[in-house]
Amino acid sequence: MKTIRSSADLAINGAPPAFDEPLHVGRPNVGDRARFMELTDGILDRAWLTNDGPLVRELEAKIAVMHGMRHCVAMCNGTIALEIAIRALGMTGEVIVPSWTFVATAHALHWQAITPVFADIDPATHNLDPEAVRRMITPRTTGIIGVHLWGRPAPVDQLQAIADEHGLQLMFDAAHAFGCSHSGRKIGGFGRCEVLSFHATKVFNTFEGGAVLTDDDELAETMRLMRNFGFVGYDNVVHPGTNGKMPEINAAMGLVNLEALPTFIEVNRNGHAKYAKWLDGFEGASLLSYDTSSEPNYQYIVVELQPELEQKRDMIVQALHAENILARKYFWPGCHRMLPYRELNPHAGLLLRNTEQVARRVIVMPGGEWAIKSSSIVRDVMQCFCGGGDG
Ligand code: T4K
Repeated sequence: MKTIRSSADLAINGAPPAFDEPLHVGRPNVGDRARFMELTDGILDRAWLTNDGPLVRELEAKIAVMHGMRHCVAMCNGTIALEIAIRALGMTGEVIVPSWTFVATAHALHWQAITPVFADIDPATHNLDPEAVRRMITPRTTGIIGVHLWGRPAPVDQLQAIADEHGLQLMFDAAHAFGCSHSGRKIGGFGRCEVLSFHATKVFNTFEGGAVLTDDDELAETMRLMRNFGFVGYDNVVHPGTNGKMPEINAAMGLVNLEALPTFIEVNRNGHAKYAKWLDGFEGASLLSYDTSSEPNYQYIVVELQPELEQKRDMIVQALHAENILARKYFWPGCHRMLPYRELNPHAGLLLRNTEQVARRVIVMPGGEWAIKSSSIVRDVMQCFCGGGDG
Protein backbone atom coordinates (compact mmCIF):
# COMPACT_ATOMS: atom_id res chain seq x y z
CA MET A 1 0.00 0.00 0.00
CA LYS A 2 1.31 3.42 -0.96
CA THR A 3 2.25 5.78 1.87
CA ILE A 4 1.43 9.46 1.60
CA ARG A 5 3.42 11.57 4.06
CA SER A 6 3.47 14.86 2.20
CA SER A 7 2.12 16.42 -0.98
CA ALA A 8 5.22 15.18 -2.85
CA ASP A 9 3.77 11.65 -2.51
CA LEU A 10 0.54 12.58 -4.28
CA ALA A 11 -0.10 11.18 -7.76
CA ILE A 12 -1.40 14.59 -8.80
CA ASN A 13 2.17 15.83 -8.18
CA GLY A 14 3.77 13.07 -10.24
CA ALA A 15 4.07 10.16 -7.77
CA PRO A 16 2.67 6.75 -8.80
CA PRO A 17 -1.07 6.33 -8.08
CA ALA A 18 -2.24 4.42 -5.00
CA PHE A 19 -4.26 2.00 -7.14
CA ASP A 20 -3.60 0.50 -10.58
CA GLU A 21 -7.32 0.10 -11.32
CA PRO A 22 -9.96 2.78 -10.80
CA LEU A 23 -12.09 2.44 -7.65
CA HIS A 24 -15.62 3.59 -8.52
CA VAL A 25 -18.54 4.91 -6.52
CA GLY A 26 -21.39 2.57 -7.36
CA ARG A 27 -19.58 -0.58 -8.49
CA PRO A 28 -22.37 -3.16 -8.97
CA ASN A 29 -23.01 -5.85 -6.36
CA VAL A 30 -23.54 -9.23 -8.00
CA GLY A 31 -24.79 -12.33 -6.18
CA ASP A 32 -24.53 -16.01 -7.17
CA ARG A 33 -23.48 -16.07 -10.84
CA ALA A 34 -24.20 -19.77 -11.37
CA ARG A 35 -27.75 -19.29 -10.09
CA PHE A 36 -28.16 -16.26 -12.38
CA MET A 37 -27.06 -18.36 -15.38
CA GLU A 38 -29.51 -21.08 -14.35
CA LEU A 39 -32.38 -18.59 -14.17
CA THR A 40 -31.31 -17.15 -17.54
CA ASP A 41 -31.47 -20.63 -19.10
CA GLY A 42 -35.00 -20.94 -17.74
CA ILE A 43 -36.00 -17.65 -19.36
CA LEU A 44 -34.64 -18.77 -22.73
CA ASP A 45 -36.25 -22.22 -22.41
CA ARG A 46 -39.65 -20.68 -21.66
CA ALA A 47 -39.19 -18.07 -24.42
CA TRP A 48 -40.96 -15.60 -22.17
CA LEU A 49 -38.67 -12.60 -22.04
CA THR A 50 -40.79 -9.76 -20.71
CA ASN A 51 -44.43 -8.59 -20.20
CA ASP A 52 -45.26 -9.65 -16.65
CA GLY A 53 -43.27 -12.88 -16.71
CA PRO A 54 -43.00 -15.41 -13.86
CA LEU A 55 -39.66 -14.11 -12.52
CA VAL A 56 -40.96 -10.54 -12.38
CA ARG A 57 -43.98 -11.79 -10.45
CA GLU A 58 -41.76 -13.77 -8.07
CA LEU A 59 -39.52 -10.77 -7.48
CA GLU A 60 -42.51 -8.49 -6.87
CA ALA A 61 -43.97 -10.94 -4.37
CA LYS A 62 -40.67 -11.29 -2.49
CA ILE A 63 -40.07 -7.54 -2.29
CA ALA A 64 -43.65 -6.89 -1.16
CA VAL A 65 -43.30 -9.48 1.65
CA MET A 66 -39.88 -8.13 2.65
CA HIS A 67 -41.45 -4.66 3.12
CA GLY A 68 -44.71 -5.88 4.62
CA MET A 69 -46.58 -4.16 1.77
CA ARG A 70 -49.58 -5.33 -0.25
CA HIS A 71 -48.14 -4.33 -3.63
CA CYS A 72 -44.79 -4.10 -5.35
CA VAL A 73 -45.13 -2.95 -8.96
CA ALA A 74 -41.82 -3.63 -10.75
CA MET A 75 -40.70 -1.23 -13.48
CA CYS A 76 -37.93 -0.87 -16.05
CA ASN A 77 -36.12 1.78 -13.97
CA GLY A 78 -36.59 4.13 -11.03
CA THR A 79 -37.22 7.23 -13.16
CA ILE A 80 -40.15 5.69 -15.05
CA ALA A 81 -41.41 4.35 -11.72
CA LEU A 82 -41.33 7.93 -10.35
CA GLU A 83 -43.14 9.25 -13.42
CA ILE A 84 -45.84 6.60 -13.23
CA ALA A 85 -46.35 7.07 -9.49
CA ILE A 86 -46.57 10.86 -9.86
CA ARG A 87 -49.16 10.50 -12.64
CA ALA A 88 -51.13 7.81 -10.84
CA LEU A 89 -51.39 10.07 -7.79
CA GLY A 90 -52.79 12.83 -9.99
CA MET A 91 -50.10 15.37 -9.15
CA THR A 92 -50.26 18.54 -11.28
CA GLY A 93 -49.20 22.20 -11.05
CA GLU A 94 -46.38 22.40 -8.49
CA VAL A 95 -44.80 19.65 -6.44
CA ILE A 96 -42.29 20.30 -3.66
CA VAL A 97 -39.03 18.34 -3.82
CA PRO A 98 -35.50 18.79 -2.52
CA SER A 99 -32.95 20.23 -4.94
CA TRP A 100 -30.35 18.12 -3.12
CA THR A 101 -31.10 14.85 -4.90
CA PHE A 102 -30.27 13.07 -8.15
CA VAL A 103 -31.81 15.08 -10.99
CA ALA A 104 -34.24 12.24 -11.85
CA THR A 105 -36.49 13.32 -8.93
CA ALA A 106 -37.01 16.74 -10.55
CA HIS A 107 -37.00 15.51 -14.16
CA ALA A 108 -39.80 13.01 -13.44
CA LEU A 109 -42.01 16.03 -12.67
CA HIS A 110 -40.80 18.39 -15.40
CA TRP A 111 -41.20 15.60 -18.00
CA GLN A 112 -44.92 15.68 -17.19
CA ALA A 113 -45.27 19.48 -17.28
CA ILE A 114 -45.33 19.69 -13.47
CA THR A 115 -43.12 22.35 -11.84
CA PRO A 116 -40.67 20.98 -9.30
CA VAL A 117 -40.48 23.56 -6.51
CA PHE A 118 -37.24 23.12 -4.60
CA ALA A 119 -37.30 23.29 -0.81
CA ASP A 120 -34.18 23.55 1.33
CA ILE A 121 -32.66 20.75 3.39
CA ASP A 122 -31.58 20.30 6.97
CA PRO A 123 -27.77 20.45 6.68
CA ALA A 124 -27.38 17.86 9.45
CA THR A 125 -29.39 15.18 7.63
CA HIS A 126 -29.25 16.29 3.94
CA ASN A 127 -33.02 15.63 3.84
CA LEU A 128 -35.94 18.03 3.36
CA ASP A 129 -36.44 20.57 6.15
CA PRO A 130 -40.18 20.44 6.95
CA GLU A 131 -40.29 24.18 7.75
CA ALA A 132 -38.74 24.96 4.36
CA VAL A 133 -41.40 22.74 2.74
CA ARG A 134 -44.15 24.76 4.44
CA ARG A 135 -42.69 27.98 3.07
CA MET A 136 -42.88 26.72 -0.52
CA ILE A 137 -46.60 25.80 -0.51
CA THR A 138 -48.73 27.87 -2.91
CA PRO A 139 -52.28 27.48 -4.22
CA ARG A 140 -50.81 25.46 -7.14
CA THR A 141 -49.09 22.88 -4.91
CA THR A 142 -50.55 19.39 -5.25
CA GLY A 143 -47.91 17.23 -3.64
CA ILE A 144 -44.61 16.63 -1.88
CA ILE A 145 -41.94 14.11 -2.86
CA GLY A 146 -39.58 13.39 0.02
CA VAL A 147 -36.27 11.72 -0.77
CA HIS A 148 -34.53 9.36 1.66
CA LEU A 149 -31.16 10.64 0.57
CA TRP A 150 -28.21 8.32 1.10
CA GLY A 151 -30.70 5.88 2.67
CA ARG A 152 -31.25 8.23 5.63
CA PRO A 153 -34.98 8.48 6.35
CA ALA A 154 -36.68 11.72 5.29
CA PRO A 155 -38.74 13.38 8.09
CA VAL A 156 -41.70 11.17 7.23
CA ASP A 157 -43.99 12.12 10.14
CA GLN A 158 -43.57 15.87 9.74
CA LEU A 159 -44.05 15.66 5.97
CA GLN A 160 -47.18 13.54 6.44
CA ALA A 161 -48.55 16.15 8.89
CA ILE A 162 -47.94 18.95 6.35
CA ALA A 163 -49.53 16.91 3.55
CA ASP A 164 -52.60 16.17 5.69
CA GLU A 165 -52.93 19.77 6.81
CA HIS A 166 -52.85 21.11 3.23
CA GLY A 167 -54.57 18.24 1.42
CA LEU A 168 -51.43 17.32 -0.55
CA GLN A 169 -50.30 13.99 -1.96
CA LEU A 170 -47.15 12.63 -0.33
CA MET A 171 -44.83 10.07 -1.87
CA PHE A 172 -41.18 9.20 -1.38
CA ASP A 173 -38.24 8.69 -3.67
CA ALA A 174 -36.62 5.74 -1.89
CA ALA A 175 -34.06 5.13 -4.65
CA HIS A 176 -31.23 5.00 -2.07
CA ALA A 177 -33.10 3.24 0.70
CA PHE A 178 -33.55 -0.41 -0.29
CA GLY A 179 -33.04 -2.51 2.83
CA CYS A 180 -33.21 0.50 5.18
CA SER A 181 -35.54 0.92 8.17
CA HIS A 182 -36.77 3.88 10.16
CA SER A 183 -37.79 3.43 13.82
CA GLY A 184 -38.22 -0.30 13.26
CA ARG A 185 -40.33 0.15 10.10
CA LYS A 186 -38.97 -0.71 6.64
CA ILE A 187 -38.60 2.28 4.35
CA GLY A 188 -41.02 1.63 1.49
CA GLY A 189 -44.21 1.94 3.50
CA PHE A 190 -44.43 5.70 4.05
CA GLY A 191 -46.69 8.19 2.23
CA ARG A 192 -49.13 7.02 -0.45
CA CYS A 193 -46.33 5.12 -2.18
CA GLU A 194 -42.55 4.83 -2.33
CA VAL A 195 -40.33 4.45 -5.38
CA LEU A 196 -37.27 2.20 -5.44
CA SER A 197 -34.40 2.19 -7.92
CA PHE A 198 -32.60 -1.04 -8.78
CA HIS A 199 -29.98 0.61 -10.99
CA ALA A 200 -26.60 -1.10 -11.34
CA THR A 201 -25.04 1.36 -8.89
CA LYS A 202 -27.54 0.72 -6.09
CA VAL A 203 -27.09 -1.64 -3.11
CA PHE A 204 -29.55 -3.99 -4.80
CA ASN A 205 -29.59 -4.02 -8.59
CA THR A 206 -31.46 -5.63 -11.45
CA PHE A 207 -29.05 -4.11 -14.05
CA GLU A 208 -31.66 -1.35 -14.59
CA GLY A 209 -34.94 -1.47 -12.73
CA GLY A 210 -37.21 0.01 -10.15
CA ALA A 211 -40.52 -0.52 -8.38
CA VAL A 212 -43.32 1.23 -6.56
CA LEU A 213 -44.48 -0.04 -3.17
CA THR A 214 -47.96 0.75 -1.92
CA ASP A 215 -50.77 -0.62 0.25
CA ASP A 216 -53.39 1.07 -1.93
CA ASP A 217 -55.09 -1.52 -4.19
CA GLU A 218 -56.54 1.02 -6.60
CA LEU A 219 -53.27 2.93 -6.96
CA ALA A 220 -51.37 -0.32 -7.59
CA GLU A 221 -53.88 -1.36 -10.24
CA THR A 222 -53.60 2.03 -11.99
CA MET A 223 -49.81 1.79 -12.01
CA ARG A 224 -49.92 -1.76 -13.41
CA LEU A 225 -52.12 -0.51 -16.25
CA MET A 226 -49.89 2.51 -16.85
CA ARG A 227 -46.70 0.46 -17.10
CA ASN A 228 -48.26 -1.68 -19.89
CA PHE A 229 -49.86 0.91 -22.21
CA GLY A 230 -53.16 0.67 -20.31
CA PHE A 231 -53.89 -2.84 -21.65
CA VAL A 232 -56.35 -5.25 -20.07
CA GLY A 233 -56.10 -8.55 -21.93
CA TYR A 234 -55.32 -8.58 -25.67
CA ASP A 235 -57.21 -5.78 -27.39
CA ASN A 236 -58.64 -3.71 -24.62
CA VAL A 237 -56.90 -0.43 -23.74
CA VAL A 238 -58.62 1.21 -20.77
CA HIS A 239 -56.06 3.74 -19.57
CA PRO A 240 -53.32 6.07 -20.86
CA GLY A 241 -50.00 4.32 -20.41
CA THR A 242 -46.39 3.89 -21.33
CA ASN A 243 -43.87 1.06 -21.41
CA GLY A 244 -42.55 0.70 -17.88
CA LYS A 245 -42.21 -3.09 -17.81
CA MET A 246 -39.33 -4.93 -16.22
CA PRO A 247 -37.83 -7.68 -18.44
CA GLU A 248 -37.33 -11.21 -17.07
CA ILE A 249 -33.53 -11.08 -17.21
CA ASN A 250 -33.63 -8.10 -14.85
CA ALA A 251 -35.87 -10.00 -12.46
CA ALA A 252 -33.45 -12.96 -12.57
CA MET A 253 -30.66 -10.64 -11.45
CA GLY A 254 -32.97 -9.28 -8.78
CA LEU A 255 -33.84 -12.70 -7.38
CA VAL A 256 -30.16 -13.63 -7.15
CA ASN A 257 -29.19 -10.31 -5.60
CA LEU A 258 -32.02 -10.39 -3.09
CA GLU A 259 -30.53 -13.59 -1.65
CA ALA A 260 -27.19 -11.84 -1.29
CA LEU A 261 -28.50 -8.53 0.10
CA PRO A 262 -27.47 -9.21 3.73
CA THR A 263 -23.91 -9.85 2.52
CA PHE A 264 -23.85 -6.68 0.41
CA ILE A 265 -25.04 -4.64 3.39
CA GLU A 266 -22.47 -6.27 5.69
CA VAL A 267 -19.64 -5.38 3.29
CA ASN A 268 -21.00 -1.82 3.07
CA ARG A 269 -21.17 -1.62 6.85
CA ASN A 270 -17.52 -2.63 7.12
CA GLY A 271 -16.48 -0.04 4.52
CA HIS A 272 -18.42 2.62 6.36
CA ALA A 273 -16.85 1.59 9.67
CA LYS A 274 -13.36 1.96 8.14
CA TYR A 275 -14.14 5.52 7.12
CA ALA A 276 -15.65 6.26 10.54
CA LYS A 277 -12.41 5.02 12.11
CA TRP A 278 -10.07 6.92 9.80
CA LEU A 279 -12.01 10.16 10.02
CA ASP A 280 -12.56 10.02 13.78
CA GLY A 281 -10.89 13.12 15.19
CA PHE A 282 -9.88 14.34 11.73
CA GLU A 283 -10.25 18.11 11.72
CA GLY A 284 -10.79 18.76 8.03
CA ALA A 285 -13.80 16.58 7.34
CA SER A 286 -16.45 14.37 8.85
CA LEU A 287 -18.43 11.36 7.76
CA LEU A 288 -22.19 11.77 7.44
CA SER A 289 -23.43 9.34 10.04
CA TYR A 290 -26.76 7.58 10.54
CA ASP A 291 -29.39 8.08 13.24
CA THR A 292 -29.42 5.41 15.90
CA SER A 293 -33.16 4.96 15.20
CA SER A 294 -32.51 3.97 11.59
CA GLU A 295 -31.11 0.81 10.07
CA PRO A 296 -29.16 1.86 6.98
CA ASN A 297 -27.75 -0.03 3.99
CA TYR A 298 -24.45 1.94 4.25
CA GLN A 299 -24.32 2.23 0.45
CA TYR A 300 -23.03 5.80 0.31
CA ILE A 301 -19.87 7.04 2.02
CA VAL A 302 -20.57 10.76 2.26
CA VAL A 303 -17.71 12.92 3.51
CA GLU A 304 -18.33 16.56 4.30
CA LEU A 305 -15.45 19.03 4.38
CA GLN A 306 -15.21 21.73 7.01
CA PRO A 307 -16.18 25.20 5.70
CA GLU A 308 -12.54 26.36 5.59
CA LEU A 309 -11.71 23.51 3.19
CA GLU A 310 -14.62 23.95 0.77
CA GLN A 311 -12.49 26.03 -1.61
CA LYS A 312 -10.21 23.00 -1.93
CA ARG A 313 -12.96 20.44 -2.54
CA ASP A 314 -12.47 20.25 -6.31
CA MET A 315 -8.71 19.97 -5.91
CA ILE A 316 -9.12 17.16 -3.38
CA VAL A 317 -11.41 15.33 -5.83
CA GLN A 318 -8.81 15.78 -8.58
CA ALA A 319 -6.08 14.49 -6.27
CA LEU A 320 -8.21 11.43 -5.41
CA HIS A 321 -8.87 10.76 -9.09
CA ALA A 322 -5.13 10.89 -9.73
CA GLU A 323 -4.78 8.11 -7.12
CA ASN A 324 -7.47 6.21 -9.09
CA ILE A 325 -10.09 6.81 -6.40
CA LEU A 326 -12.97 8.10 -8.51
CA ALA A 327 -14.79 10.04 -5.79
CA ARG A 328 -17.90 12.00 -6.84
CA LYS A 329 -19.40 15.38 -5.95
CA TYR A 330 -22.96 13.98 -5.77
CA PHE A 331 -25.32 15.88 -6.11
CA TRP A 332 -23.45 19.09 -6.87
CA PRO A 333 -24.49 21.69 -7.91
CA GLY A 334 -28.08 20.84 -6.85
CA CYS A 335 -30.96 20.42 -9.31
CA HIS A 336 -31.85 24.12 -9.15
CA ARG A 337 -28.53 24.93 -10.80
CA MET A 338 -29.01 22.40 -13.60
CA LEU A 339 -30.89 22.93 -16.84
CA PRO A 340 -33.74 23.57 -17.38
CA TYR A 341 -34.32 24.58 -13.73
CA ARG A 342 -31.67 27.31 -13.45
CA GLU A 343 -33.23 29.09 -16.46
CA LEU A 344 -36.78 28.60 -15.25
CA ASN A 345 -36.00 30.04 -11.82
CA PRO A 346 -32.55 31.68 -11.75
CA HIS A 347 -32.99 32.96 -8.18
CA ALA A 348 -34.06 29.66 -6.58
CA GLY A 349 -30.74 29.51 -4.72
CA LEU A 350 -31.77 32.44 -2.50
CA LEU A 351 -34.09 30.08 -0.63
CA LEU A 352 -31.70 27.11 -0.76
CA ARG A 353 -28.82 28.26 1.41
CA ASN A 354 -28.24 24.93 3.14
CA THR A 355 -28.41 23.06 -0.18
CA GLU A 356 -25.80 25.37 -1.71
CA GLN A 357 -23.54 25.09 1.31
CA VAL A 358 -23.69 21.29 1.42
CA ALA A 359 -23.19 21.10 -2.36
CA ARG A 360 -19.84 22.89 -1.99
CA ARG A 361 -18.55 20.55 0.72
CA VAL A 362 -19.55 17.02 -0.11
CA ILE A 363 -17.41 14.23 -1.55
CA VAL A 364 -18.88 10.74 -2.02
CA MET A 365 -16.28 7.98 -1.78
CA PRO A 366 -16.24 4.47 -3.26
CA GLY A 367 -18.30 2.22 -1.00
CA GLY A 368 -18.25 -1.41 0.14
CA GLU A 369 -15.04 -3.37 -0.42
CA TRP A 370 -13.57 -0.39 -2.28
CA ALA A 371 -14.11 1.73 0.83
CA ILE A 372 -12.20 -0.82 2.86
CA LYS A 373 -9.28 -0.53 0.41
CA SER A 374 -9.26 3.23 -0.01
CA SER A 375 -10.19 4.87 3.31
CA SER A 376 -6.66 5.39 4.68
CA ILE A 377 -5.40 6.81 1.36
CA VAL A 378 -8.39 9.17 1.22
CA ARG A 379 -7.58 10.44 4.69
CA ASP A 380 -3.90 10.93 3.83
CA VAL A 381 -4.78 12.80 0.62
CA MET A 382 -7.16 15.07 2.50
CA GLN A 383 -4.56 15.61 5.22
CA CYS A 384 -2.23 17.05 2.57
CA PHE A 385 -4.84 19.73 1.87
CA CYS A 386 -5.57 20.57 5.47
CA GLY A 387 -2.30 22.21 6.37
CA GLY A 388 -2.95 25.51 4.57
CA GLY A 389 -0.99 24.55 1.44
CA ASP A 390 -2.63 23.68 -1.89
CA GLY A 391 -1.57 20.04 -1.89
N1 T4K B 1 -33.82 9.17 -7.45
C1 T4K B 1 -32.61 9.17 -6.88
C2 T4K B 1 -32.42 9.81 -5.55
C3 T4K B 1 -31.54 8.54 -7.53
O1 T4K B 1 -30.30 8.55 -6.98
C4 T4K B 1 -31.75 7.93 -8.79
C5 T4K B 1 -30.64 7.31 -9.49
C6 T4K B 1 -33.05 7.95 -9.33
C7 T4K B 1 -34.06 8.58 -8.62
C8 T4K B 1 -33.37 7.33 -10.66
O2 T4K B 1 -33.31 5.91 -10.63
P1 T4K B 1 -32.93 5.13 -12.01
O3 T4K B 1 -33.83 5.62 -13.10
O4 T4K B 1 -31.48 5.40 -12.32
O5 T4K B 1 -33.22 3.69 -11.64
C9 T4K B 1 -25.88 7.09 -11.28
C10 T4K B 1 -27.01 6.17 -11.67
O6 T4K B 1 -27.15 6.07 -13.08
C11 T4K B 1 -28.34 6.58 -11.09
O7 T4K B 1 -29.18 5.44 -11.17
C12 T4K B 1 -28.21 6.97 -9.64
N2 T4K B 1 -29.44 7.47 -9.08
C13 T4K B 1 -27.13 8.01 -9.47
C14 T4K B 1 -26.93 8.37 -8.04
O8 T4K B 1 -25.91 7.47 -9.95
P2 T4K B 1 -24.44 8.67 -12.74
O9 T4K B 1 -24.78 9.61 -13.85
O10 T4K B 1 -23.60 9.16 -11.65
O11 T4K B 1 -23.87 7.29 -13.33
P3 T4K B 1 -22.41 6.91 -13.85
O12 T4K B 1 -22.57 6.34 -15.21
O13 T4K B 1 -21.47 8.05 -13.68
O14 T4K B 1 -22.00 5.72 -12.90
C15 T4K B 1 -21.64 5.93 -11.54
C16 T4K B 1 -20.41 5.11 -11.21
O15 T4K B 1 -20.73 3.74 -11.17
C17 T4K B 1 -19.27 5.29 -12.19
O16 T4K B 1 -18.12 5.68 -11.47
C18 T4K B 1 -19.04 3.92 -12.79
C19 T4K B 1 -19.78 2.96 -11.90
N3 T4K B 1 -20.49 1.93 -12.66
C20 T4K B 1 -21.66 2.28 -13.29
C21 T4K B 1 -22.36 1.34 -14.00
C22 T4K B 1 -23.64 1.72 -14.69
C23 T4K B 1 -19.98 0.66 -12.73
O17 T4K B 1 -18.92 0.39 -12.18
N4 T4K B 1 -20.68 -0.30 -13.43
C24 T4K B 1 -21.88 -0.02 -14.06
O18 T4K B 1 -22.50 -0.91 -14.65
O19 T4K B 1 -25.83 8.18 -12.13
